[in-house]
Amino acid sequence: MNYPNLPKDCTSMLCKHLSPEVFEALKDKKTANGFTLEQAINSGVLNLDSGIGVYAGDAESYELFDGLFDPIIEDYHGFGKNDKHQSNLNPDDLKAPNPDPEGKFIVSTRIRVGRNVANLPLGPAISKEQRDFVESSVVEGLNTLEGELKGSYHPLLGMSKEVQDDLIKDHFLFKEGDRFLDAVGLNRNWPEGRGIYHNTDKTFLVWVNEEDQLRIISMQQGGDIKEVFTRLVSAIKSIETKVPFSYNDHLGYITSCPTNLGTAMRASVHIAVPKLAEDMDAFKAITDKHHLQIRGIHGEHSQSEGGVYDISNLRRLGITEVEAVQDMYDGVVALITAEKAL
Ligand code: ADP
Ligand code: IOM
Repeated sequence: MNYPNLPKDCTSMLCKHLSPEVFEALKDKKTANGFTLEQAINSGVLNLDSGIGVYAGDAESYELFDGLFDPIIEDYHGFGKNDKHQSNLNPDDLKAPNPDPEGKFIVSTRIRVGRNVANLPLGPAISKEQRDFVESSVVEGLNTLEGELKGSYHPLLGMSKEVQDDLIKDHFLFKEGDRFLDAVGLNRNWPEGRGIYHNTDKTFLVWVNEEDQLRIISMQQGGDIKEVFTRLVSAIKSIETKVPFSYNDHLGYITSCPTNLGTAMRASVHIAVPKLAEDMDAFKAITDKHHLQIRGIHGEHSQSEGGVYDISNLRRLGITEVEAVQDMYDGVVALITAEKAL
C-alpha cells in the first residue's frame, strides 16, 4: 500500500496525524488477528469528512499502531501515553439536579457506554463465528436481567423494515448502511449477529454488534440526568457479572474507535436552543468551554432540526464516568442560561 491521497483541506484526525513517516513505520505491521494499518485507516481514507477516520481491530492495534493512535488519543482526550485511566460509577457523586424541571429546553436524555468482550477481536477484525458467539453469549446474559432492566432481544435478522425504521426514527436503534462503519468492515455479514435488547418502556437498551459489541444505553424523556445515570450504572454492574469486558489500566474500556476509550461513555441531551443557535460562535464558545460536542438529532454526522441539538461530553478517557456526565451537565446549565437570556 502507498501513502494515501489525503487532501490539504481534510480536517480529520487521520489527515492531521498520519504523516508519511508514521505511515512508513507502520504500514507492514499486522496484529495477531491479522489487522493492518490499511484496514485501520480505510474509513478515514474513503470518508474525508470523518471526525477521526481511524479504528482498531483489537486491543493490540492500540499498541502496534501507537505511532498513529497515541497522538490521536492525546489530541482528542488530552490523555498521555503514561497516564492511567480511572473509573467512578457512583451516582451519589454526581451533582445534577434536573436543570430544566419545567421541560422547556431538554427534550430527552441518553447516556450510553460501549463495551467489547474480553479476549476477542473488536468488530472490525471479528469473524462471523466470533460475532455470532458474542450475540448468543450477550443475549444469554441479558435474558437473566430482572426488575426495570428485564426486557427482550430483537435480532435484526427477520425484523420487518417497518419496525426497524420506527426504532431508528424514534432514536432507539442504530442506522443501517453507515458508510464510516462500512469502510472498516463493521457491516460485514449484515444483518446477522446484530440486534437490540430493550425493556418495555425503552428506557434501557443494549445494541449488539454495531460499532462496539455492546452499547449499553439508558434514556428517557426530559432532563433527569441523575436518574438516567443511576439506571445505566445498575445495568453496567449487572451485565459485567455475566459478560467479561475488554479493559486495561491505561486505556480503560477498549473500543473500536479511539474517541470511545476509557469510560466509553457519551452522555447527551436533545436540547432546544433555537435563539443561541442563530449565533454559532457564541454557541460553540459555551460547548468548547465545557468540553462538549454538538451533533444533529439523528446521531453522529446528522443535522439539527428545529433548533434542537444533541449535546454530549467530548472527553471519555482520563476522566471518570461521573466527570464525563458532570461535563455535560455543567455545559447544559450554561446553555440554558444563555438561551434564557436571549
Ligand atoms: P452513539 O451515541 O451511540 O455514539 P449516535 O450519535 O449515532 O451514536 O446516536 C445514536 C442514536 O441515539 C441516534 O438515533 C440519536 O438520535 C439518539 N440519541 C442520542 N442522544 C439522544 C438523546 N439525548 N435523546 C434521544 N435520543 C438520543
Ligand atoms: N466513532 C465514530 N463513529 N466516529 C468518530 C467516526 C468518525 O467521524 O471518524
